[in-house]
Amino acid sequence: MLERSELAENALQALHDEDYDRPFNPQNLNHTTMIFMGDREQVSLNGDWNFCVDLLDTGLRQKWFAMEPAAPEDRDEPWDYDPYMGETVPVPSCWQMLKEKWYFFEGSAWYTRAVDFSPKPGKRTFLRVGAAQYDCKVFLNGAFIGNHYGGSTPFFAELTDQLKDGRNWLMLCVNNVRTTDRVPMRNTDWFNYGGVYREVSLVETPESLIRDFFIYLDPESRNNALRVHVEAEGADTATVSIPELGIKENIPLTDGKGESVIEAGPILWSPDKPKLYDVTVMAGQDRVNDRVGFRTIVRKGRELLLNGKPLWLRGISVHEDDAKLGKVVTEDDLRRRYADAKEMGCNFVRLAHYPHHERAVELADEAGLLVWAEIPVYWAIDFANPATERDARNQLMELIRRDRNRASVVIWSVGNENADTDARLAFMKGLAETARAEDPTRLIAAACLVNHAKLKIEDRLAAHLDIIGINEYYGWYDEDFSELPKILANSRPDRPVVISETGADADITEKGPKAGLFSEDYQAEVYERQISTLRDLDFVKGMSPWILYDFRTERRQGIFQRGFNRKGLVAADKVTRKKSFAVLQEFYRAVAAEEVEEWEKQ
Ligand code: GCB
Repeated sequence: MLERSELAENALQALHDEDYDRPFNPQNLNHTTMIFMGDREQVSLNGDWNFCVDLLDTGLRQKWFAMEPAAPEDRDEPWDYDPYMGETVPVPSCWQMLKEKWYFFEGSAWYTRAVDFSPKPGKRTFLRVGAAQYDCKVFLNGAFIGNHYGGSTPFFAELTDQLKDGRNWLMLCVNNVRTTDRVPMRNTDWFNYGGVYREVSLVETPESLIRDFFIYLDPESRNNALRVHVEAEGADTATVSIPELGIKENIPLTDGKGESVIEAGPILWSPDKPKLYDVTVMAGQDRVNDRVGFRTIVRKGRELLLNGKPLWLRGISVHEDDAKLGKVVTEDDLRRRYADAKEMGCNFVRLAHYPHHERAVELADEAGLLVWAEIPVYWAIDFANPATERDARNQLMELIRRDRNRASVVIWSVGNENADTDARLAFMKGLAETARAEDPTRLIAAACLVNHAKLKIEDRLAAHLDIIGINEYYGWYDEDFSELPKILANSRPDRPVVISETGADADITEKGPKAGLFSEDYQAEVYERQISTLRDLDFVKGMSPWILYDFRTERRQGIFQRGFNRKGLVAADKVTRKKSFAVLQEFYRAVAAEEVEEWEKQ
């Protein structure tokens, strides 16, 4: 009889092990292992990776990652998977978009590739994954490095001590199963894509390392002081420079952390003038650059003030969704998105319902669009589960750490339409507190609940927010428009309300109806009625109707939907505009013109 390896022995035992995931789920790759990116050089690991879907999690049970590369004729035992050869897929991608038979696949999938590398003395190496949906386990040369939870935020793994000189094998096991402990939970109105759908790279740094850097116009100042926070390893001073403002400031670090307030009078960033400054940070041998705008956003009673001026948010919601690429985002796609929003007259976008690609907010900074950014605490969430709360908080922290130097982002939203239970209140109030503690320069919001029987905003979370988001669908799910002003009047909100969603579906394909529900005319009529109702409500400080483009979703299978939510003002091709685009455009242009008139009067 042939000798069998330890692996083969394990494979037999593993048939009966239902706890196989536990050793691979420490969630140790999280906000604490992030590094500040700035514009660090990266070695791209995009491109073809060996790929295999794994419905039964056989790979984790049998420890596929521990199989040494060997030619088929040299193997001692039968393998159930060939990580080192076989079918490849491109990274980034969503597997649903690659083959029809993977369209509804929910489970684990393995990505493997060779990384040829020569470590340099005095350097550290990190793996960066822009996003993988949802659990991503990292293995290098047969060893488990760690895993990350959360489908839309980046994560880092330090590989310095594990990388060999020469050929290395990197494996990612990505699982997109919808489970009761994840965020979001099992039920959403967007497609559950899977895979490594944002860029993957290696980042080399010196021994000293800038972990975190946050710079902002001090809200306590009279627009004449910048506050800086730096975290760095292996250095006792950091130097922050902004040449255009004549700033070069040394900041002493104690236990790797330092703060400073620097006098400065920057030109303020605003949608009309999105001024950005080049900022450089050095600590030890490490150096990062960023482009940063400075502005203030404040809530005063029911008012929103941007740089001290009243603000009305002329917005539109967007999903990260593409008919061909799924959740993969390209630069062109983002530029078209913002060109469309600007043409519509927007000064604001809601990036629903999860953290979008970091380029989305970098480009918003450049384009002068204000951003509502959010985490997917959406509908039902297991609010009583401490592990779920940890995951949600971690996603929030990762989002904030990634984007808090982006002037465009003015709102962190902590949830969307969640039932008002005690557990939810504690969970989401905690998220609001975390966001405030991490970042004193933005407003906190959530899409809150309306009691339709009492015609009243009834949500205990509202007291802990700066902005009450309301998703209302009068003209679509709800018929009687006269209720809308009543809701707002009965609620007498003491803080600004933003209509975070409203809209109606329109199928403008040849299969779509010519009149009534799902027709283009009906959608335009809903927009007209919404606008005429909302324009007179003085505590409504903006809106982000649902949604710029039609998007894919499993739960919409009606004859006019066919797998898409068709509330877009533009069809899923992202080109064909529906009539309501012009309706909203006319309104936004009028609001913008009134605003200019007001300013001129002052
Ligand atoms: C909502 C949800 C959003 C849905 C939308 C709809 O309230 O927040 O995710 O897609 O309604 O179309 O029903």
